[in-house]
Amino acid sequence: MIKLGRAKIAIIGSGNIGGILAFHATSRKLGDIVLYDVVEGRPQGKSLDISAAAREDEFDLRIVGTNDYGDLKDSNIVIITAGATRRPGMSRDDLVYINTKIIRDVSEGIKKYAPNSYIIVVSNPLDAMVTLCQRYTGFPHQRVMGMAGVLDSARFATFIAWELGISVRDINATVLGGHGDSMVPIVRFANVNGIPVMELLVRKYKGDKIHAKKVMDGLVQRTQKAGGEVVKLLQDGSAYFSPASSILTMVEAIIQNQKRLMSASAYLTGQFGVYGYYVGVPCIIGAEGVEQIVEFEMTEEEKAMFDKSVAAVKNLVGTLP
Ligand code: A3D
Repeated sequence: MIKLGRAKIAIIGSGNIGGILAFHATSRKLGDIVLYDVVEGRPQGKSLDISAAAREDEFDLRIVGTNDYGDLKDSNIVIITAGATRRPGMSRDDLVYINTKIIRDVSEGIKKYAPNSYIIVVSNPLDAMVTLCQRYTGFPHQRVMGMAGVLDSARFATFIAWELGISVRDINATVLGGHGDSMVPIVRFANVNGIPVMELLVRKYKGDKIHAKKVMDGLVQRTQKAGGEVVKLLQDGSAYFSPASSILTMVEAIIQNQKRLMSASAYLTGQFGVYGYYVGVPCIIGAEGVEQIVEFEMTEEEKAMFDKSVAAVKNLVGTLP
């Protein structure tokens, strides 16, 4: 349990996600920030730049850029955004070899200098990298989790909002499973302040259920491939604004003990019929990390999709050192 007082948030990897995350974390006054990277000058430069935003954005926080893991000392939360990103045509799984080594180095640093911290892993392939981070640190499973489901759910909600012409703030959407192309948007749970999205789609298309289903299938597929869509457009990196916002949702839930229900990569010990793997599931996130995994009964179709997604995670985890 995190004690009251100013939180210390360490961000490992000061690239696109790390930098924007540090900036928003300070703007939201979440705590002191340590920005780490192996590249000399990058975390220091970004820290100096963000520090100069303090007066206009009205925050009195310390932000330190460093290449020394010693500066992580006493961090409450560590977010791992270190690692290579996809290029057009690559899958997240193609990053496993290079990012495995990075996660090993990073985990050793965290274990040594921030042994009581809560870790949110963001590096891809997500579920495999969370698995490795927990193994290398040896931290309790509830203190090591992965961010993917919040982002995938936000993407699903965004596409639904565009289709319906309704504010995204009123859309509830849930995406579960592994963070890959076989992730599982749960159509049955998608609603606009309680009103099922499917019902609204059928109304929009004047009772044509077949067309409404086709439209929803399109939204599901776009969600599953949304990361790749950004990679293809950017050409030289992957999404970073929306991942940073999604990470902050998790960081706030821990720091402020919000006990929010969100999709996160958590270690399963029999829930949904899965033993010993990190997969995206509904979790209660609070001051003790993943405080609870919330189970529900899946339909046959949902379970088949979920099992397929879990099988993909298992395959990849089977190749890890
Ligand atoms: P990028 O802008 O390239 O930044 C990565 C940073 O990691 C760079 O500054 C590197 O110098 C640094 N780095 C490399 N090796 C190490 C090391 N050993 N120790 C510390 N720092 C190191 O990438 P990004 O910020 O856009 O993305 C970071 C990671 O997040 C990638 O693996 C992405 O695939 C992943 N990502 C995940 C999601 C999810 O939803 C899970 C979304 C978007 C990106």
